[in-house]
Parts: sequence; structure tokens; C-alpha cells
Amino acid sequence: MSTKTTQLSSWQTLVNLADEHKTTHIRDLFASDSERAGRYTFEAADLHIDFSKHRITPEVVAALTELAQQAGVETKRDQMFAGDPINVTENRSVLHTALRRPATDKLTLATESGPQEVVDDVHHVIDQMATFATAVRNGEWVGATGEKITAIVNIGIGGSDLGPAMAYQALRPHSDRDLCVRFVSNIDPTDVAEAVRDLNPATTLFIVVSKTFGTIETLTNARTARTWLTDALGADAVAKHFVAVSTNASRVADFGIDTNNMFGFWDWVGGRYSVGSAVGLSLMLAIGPDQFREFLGGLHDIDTHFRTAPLEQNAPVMMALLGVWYSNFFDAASHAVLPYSDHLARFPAYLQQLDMESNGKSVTAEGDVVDYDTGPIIWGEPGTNGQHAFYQLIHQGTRLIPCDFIGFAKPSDPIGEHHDLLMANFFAQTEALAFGQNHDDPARTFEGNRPTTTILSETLSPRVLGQLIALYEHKVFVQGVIWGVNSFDQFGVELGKVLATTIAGELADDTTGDHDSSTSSLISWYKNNR
Ligand code: G6Q
Repeated sequence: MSTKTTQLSSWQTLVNLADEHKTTHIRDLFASDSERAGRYTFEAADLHIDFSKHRITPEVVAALTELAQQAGVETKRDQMFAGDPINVTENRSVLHTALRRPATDKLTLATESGPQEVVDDVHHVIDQMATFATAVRNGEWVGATGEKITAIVNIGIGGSDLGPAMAYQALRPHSDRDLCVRFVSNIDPTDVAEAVRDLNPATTLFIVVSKTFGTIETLTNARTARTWLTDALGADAVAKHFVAVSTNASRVADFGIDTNNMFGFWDWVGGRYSVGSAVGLSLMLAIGPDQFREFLGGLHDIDTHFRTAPLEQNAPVMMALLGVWYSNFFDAASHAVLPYSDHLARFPAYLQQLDMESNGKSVTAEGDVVDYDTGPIIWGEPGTNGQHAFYQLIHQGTRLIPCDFIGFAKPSDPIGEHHDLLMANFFAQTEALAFGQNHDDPARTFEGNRPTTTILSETLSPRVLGQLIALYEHKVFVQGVIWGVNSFDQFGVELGKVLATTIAGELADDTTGDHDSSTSSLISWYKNNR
């Protein structure tokens, strides 16, 4: 049994410190400490992270670090890396970190079917993916009519979509621009219809990505895509135009995809943590195996940092603790992630799933209902667009919204003065948010004291993208440990899947189910108007 988080002595210390610092201004913290920026700036692999524009003092950091210690972050972290079944509600290991371990590492996991050599299995699949990706990219793997593949369509949803879709967009400058890569996720027929509208079946390859191979959206979209293909090229074409990524070989075979063209992964890889597994096949096709390995290397860089850096110098731990500080002691309900790179346009959406599906829980891993806030609402848009939209509320609204600003020294498109202007805005925003502006007119007064983390790197390379992802993965992990929740289940998602299946049956056979009066009346309105 873990000690209840709010009963830890460090929690009580933080309650007192929060009270003491209720009115402390970031402006004053800088004025009284000329070393402040250096004191709170960390280097983690290729990331340069500045935490100095936060409402923290050495005392606050010490108490937060003690909270991490008392909550057992280091022990849990080591259990995760070792493959202990820390996903207790599903009795599973949590080993996405094994997906990026070097081939020379060893990790043996006891499974129901005997011991598994995890790192060997991981590298076997990476090699299989690399052989396939190389064959497609150089034209050895051709479609049913003998033509080279020029379009890849990834069909998957949630964890089987957001990671590769985000990463592909992030790394487009590193991709083969002759290859068109698209992502279909929504069951809305528009998604698949728009994705294939201008494609040629003879040169299109579909990757059906589903851990379970039982997800209604993915299977429905995959069937529609299969019909689109076979209407043009006949049933035999499926073998050359469909591959699968899954843990469920028999369902892949039932769908009609040859299991020789299936890339596996394991139940110890959660969907939202799976971009480094075969789920990243579309990304590997786009950027090539060598750069995909660099991406894995970046994930591993931060795994190593997370594992070895002392808590008070550990970047994901510090990000997590600051989140706890504002959520639990200053009532901040949300957290904005603001990338100053259009390539990271989908990064906030990716993090929404990573964070909100992991820590959007209100019972602890032991089953007790929590009496404190857990996971924040994550949101964001790339700068500078957000500045002309919602930043007003961050600057002058009544709510406290801690923000992460992510920027790069070098643009992928060096055109004129664009990038310096982008970054001028980047620096100006964090300065204004922290320091504010006095004015005689209350409407023009900026109180400041809005906390931000600044994350800089030289360029958005595959390696740096891997580092950014792992940074947030481990931030989420640490917060989950402190809040005592199981970050690795998602029963909230599963309820929706069950309810939709019931109603889909009623819509198909025009029967009436047992619902509340509102739901019944809405379903009946739909039936009368469809
Ligand atoms: C992720 C979730 C969820 C999942 C999708 C798709 O952590 O479990 O988003 O990835 O529901 O599931 P399948 O990959 O099984 O189709």
C-alpha cells in the first residue's frame, strides 16, 4: 500500500510554501537572484530547457523533489524499465522504453508462453520493417500491376494514428518527397474518401495499424479501402497493397492480409506509447530506416537521462513536478503546449492523448477515489497563430495557464527573415508572460507572473523529435506516480467502444434499444432524418 499522496510530509510542506508564495512574483525572483537563469536551465541530450520563468525558489524545488522521492518515483521508474507489471489493472509490463534500446542490450521477460528476449524481438521487427521499407522506397516491392508504390495510407486510430501522423508531419523535411503519406483515422466516411480521392490504386499501399485488430473505425476504414482497391485491381491485389501492424495475427489473417506482411508488437506497448514500435512503419517508409533509427536513438537518449540524472536535474521529473505544483497548489486546470514550428502542429494533439488518456483518472492504482486533482487539460497550437487568437486569455485572463514554449535555432525552410521574426515573437511572449507590464490604464496592464518552460534545440531532426516525445512520456509517468494513478490503462475509451457497438446494431436493424429519453429521442430524430 502506498502512503496517500496528500499525507506525505513533503505535500504538507508544499501546502505551506504555496501559501507563502501566493503573491510572489517571478519579476522579484529574478531581481533577487542574478544567477537565476543559469540555476534553472538544464541540458538534456540535445534539448536546452529553461525552467527559470516559474514560480519556484530553491526551497520549493527541494520540497517538490522530496515529493518525487517520497512518492517512489525512482523505484517505479526502475520497475518500469525492468519490465515489472506496473500496469496493475491489466497485469501488464510497460516497456515502450525497450523499443528503443540498443541491440546489444538484454532484457528477459517472463511471459505466459515462456521467457521472452525483449530486445532481440524488438530488433527483429525493426529489421523486418527496414527490409520492407527499403524495398518499397527503392521500387523492389511493386504493386499488383508492377508499378512502384508512390502513396502510403496509414489506417489506424488513437495510438495507432496520432504518433505516426504527428511524427510524419514533424519530419517532412527529412522524408522522401516523392512519396505521398496520408493518415485515415476517423470513421466519418469523409476521412477515407478524401484520403484516396486523387490516388491511383495501382501505386497505393495501405498499412492497417491496430494493436487489437478489433477497432471498429479501423476495420471499417480498412474494408472501404480494400473495396476501393479490389474494384480497380481485383481481389488478388490485396497481397501487394495491404500490410498490417498488429499484435493479433489471427485477426489479421481473417481480414485477408498475409501474416508474412504483418509487423508485430506486444501487449507491453500501450497504444499511445507505440510510435517507436512497428506502429511507426509509415514514418519509417517516409524518412527511411536510418533516420527512423536516429528517431529511436533520440527516444533512448531521454530514457537514459530520465534513468540516470538526479531528480533535481532531471528534465522530465522537473516538468512533472512543476505541473503538480500548479495543478494541486495553484488550481491550474490546464496546460498549454506552444510549438514555434509548423512541423509540430500535431504535437499538442499527440500530447493530449499521451497525457489525458494516461492521467485522466480519479481512482488510484489501489482503487481509492482521489481527493486531489490529477491530469491537466492539455491544449495548444503553433505560434505565432495562437498569439493572434487565444494568448489574450493567457496574458490577461483570470486563469493560471502554465505553458511550454518549444522552438528551434535553425528553420527547416530558411527564407529571408521569417525565422528570426518567429523566434523574436517566441522570446517576447515568455518575457511578457513572466514580467508583465505596468500601465495607468487597467485594461492595458499586464500582471505577468504567468509561468512558462522554454525548450530549445538546434533543429527539429528525427533524433530531437524522439527526445521531445520521451521527455513528455516520462513527465506523464512521473505525474502518474505522484498522483498514484495507473497511467497505462484507459477504461474510459473502452466504455465508448462498447456503447457505440450497441447503438450501431440498433441503427442497422432499425430496432429500438433501452436508453434514457434524451438518447432515445435523438436516435429517433436521426433515423427519421437520415
Ligand atoms: C491508446 C489507446 C487507444 C488505442 C486505439 C486504437 O493508448 O489504447 O487510443 O490506441 O483505441 O486501438 P487499436 O490499435 O487496438 O486499434
